[in-house]
Amino acid sequence: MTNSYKMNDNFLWGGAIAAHQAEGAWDKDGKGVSIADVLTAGAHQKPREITDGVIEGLNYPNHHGIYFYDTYKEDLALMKEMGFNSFRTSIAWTRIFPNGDETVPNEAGLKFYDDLFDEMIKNGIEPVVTLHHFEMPYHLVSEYGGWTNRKLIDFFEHYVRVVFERYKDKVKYWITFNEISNQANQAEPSWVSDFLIWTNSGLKFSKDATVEQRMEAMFQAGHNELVASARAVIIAKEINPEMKVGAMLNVAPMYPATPSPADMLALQKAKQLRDWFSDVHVRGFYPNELEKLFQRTGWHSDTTEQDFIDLKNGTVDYLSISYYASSTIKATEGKKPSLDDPTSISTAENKFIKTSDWGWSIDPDGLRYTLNELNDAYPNLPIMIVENGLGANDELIEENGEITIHDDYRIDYLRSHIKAVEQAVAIDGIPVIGYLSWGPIDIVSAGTGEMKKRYGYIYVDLDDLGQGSNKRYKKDSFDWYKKVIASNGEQL
Ligand code: BGP
Repeated sequence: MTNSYKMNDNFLWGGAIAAHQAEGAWDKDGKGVSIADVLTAGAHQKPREITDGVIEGLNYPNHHGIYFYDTYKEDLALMKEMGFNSFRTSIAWTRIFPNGDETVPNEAGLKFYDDLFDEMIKNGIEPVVTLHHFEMPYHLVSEYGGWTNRKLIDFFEHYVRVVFERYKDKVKYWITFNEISNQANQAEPSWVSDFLIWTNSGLKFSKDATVEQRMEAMFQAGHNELVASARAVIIAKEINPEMKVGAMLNVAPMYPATPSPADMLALQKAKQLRDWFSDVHVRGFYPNELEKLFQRTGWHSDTTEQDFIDLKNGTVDYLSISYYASSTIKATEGKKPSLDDPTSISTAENKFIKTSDWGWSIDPDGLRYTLNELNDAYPNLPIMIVENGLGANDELIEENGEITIHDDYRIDYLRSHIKAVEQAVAIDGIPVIGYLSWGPIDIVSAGTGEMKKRYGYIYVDLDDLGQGSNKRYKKDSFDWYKKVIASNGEQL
């Protein structure tokens, strides 16, 4: 039995980045401060700090990224050399509306993305564009309190209308909110849950905020974002019905720690707590268990009749997903698993799965499993994988006068995950329309702000302080992926 399959002719192969992790030029040509611009550098076990504004003298890695704002032509030429027919990036909202609440857009920002998309199209590369990828205007936090404020729905709608009008003939695939469900579990206040709800919604809690307060804020912000996403779908159809607008979720499969009924119930609650986002995006209404939860708790109360009409009319055209890892769920000792008390759900180790140097599980079978689960939940909805990859500390070496990087561990990781995708397509019949790996060129890590957590087929000579030649070097995986694409997935 073969273990690789040819994908269909219009399958999208490529890679993905985000503006705030690559562009740099954080304050150039009228760009405003984003919530990513106030994240200091961290490390594997050292949280990034969210500062009040930009503080002189601190290290903000997103300020320089990999200078993509200036090097994009050179970088896209390398993507073309690998045979990419698609490339995902985000529009930095603050290049278009520096503060987010203006009415007149910043022409220099619009022009940059015109040039960027033109360069992609010139290279035969289909743009896949994220509207909100952890980089909302900082002013919408400091002035309006972030996404719990309904005003942000209107600001987002205005931003979306402007960019859809501007790029309606250049961009077909759009994505609204990157990994919108990251923020779902606010049970365990920690730097992780703080980071996730900051990057999703621009929310920052005081140290004495209760779990109930955090959960109420999360549900309110999530509702406003889902309404904003639905309005974007509706607007897209008005402007150019050919445009496809997708949701974007980080879909780690969840396994029970044991087959005990308590752990199975905890698993079900954990999935319900996360998957209500995709349910609303795809079906256009809230699942029953959440309606009941809101009746009991009064959480997420600031809604209008029109919201639910918009949600119904603004369901997404496809699902885009990131896939990095899986998680294992158990019932918290002495607690009955319940959505009302998310501390009743805990995570556990999984001795069957290896992890990366940054502690992320390596589970290719979980990707095939997840694709089947998504198709069961949302039958025949097209799925685009827009993030998958291995963060590793690659070593630059000189061999026979050549600079090279031997990243066979990355080739192994990607080969096993692409195989899982191909089996899901060829054997399970899942409608996967594309595979775009994360960070095809090394960029700044979101979680740690490091450069040394590298994902790319292309090495960028910058260190965690942003020092280095900024030169690009091909890793061994560059030619490997080029062959994968040239064979449309057959040659792994
Ligand atoms: C996802 C984000 C990406 C990217 C990726 C890798 O959560 O959508 O922006 O950063 O994770 O994570 P990291 O960069 O922390 O290794």
